[in-house]
Amino acid sequence: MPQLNILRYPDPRLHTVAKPVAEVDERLRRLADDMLETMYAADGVGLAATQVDVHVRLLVMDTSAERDQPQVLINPEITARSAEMIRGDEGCLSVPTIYDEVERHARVSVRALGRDGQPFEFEAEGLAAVCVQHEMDHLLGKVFVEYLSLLKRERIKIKMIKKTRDELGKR
Ligand code: K2U
Ligand code: ZN
Repeated sequence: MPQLNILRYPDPRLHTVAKPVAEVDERLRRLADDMLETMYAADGVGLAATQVDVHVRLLVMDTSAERDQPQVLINPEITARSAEMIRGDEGCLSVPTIYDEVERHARVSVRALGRDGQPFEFEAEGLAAVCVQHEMDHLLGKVFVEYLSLLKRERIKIKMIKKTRDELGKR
């Protein structure tokens, strides 16, 4: 299975709002599998279809310590959010080397279709809760740096443009 190219901030395609999945078919399952391979190869714990320039409501994640519990969420919805919030450092595969503090709901209830097309629900807390919220932001065209100050966001934008230019120069 091929590893997919991950869009790099500030690529405008990262701000596309994903459309609901109409049918869970073989093509979508292949995309989910390729996203999981791409996520594991990049040491990520989550990846949204938006990040691989496919604008459908699909995300994958694996927050297990053993990296052996892949989850596929199709048309995911957050059905409940805790009042309690947590602040923690986040990173993003589309914004490499940048980590900064973001506030998220400590627990969320999630409903989605699985890789088999069947509906399922679960409660997430800790890293899983943060990851789900981070990935679902991606499906709405939102990158975590948008929670930071304008000054920080501009500095990150300049740094990412330079990093991408340097990498292209080395090819
Ligand atoms: O969406 C992505 O770019 C994947 C993120 C998801 C994520 C961000 C913040 C907190 C949890 C998950 C990557 O996994 S960033 C790399 C990473 C790995 C472990 C913990 C935090 C960040
Ligand atoms: Zn991200």
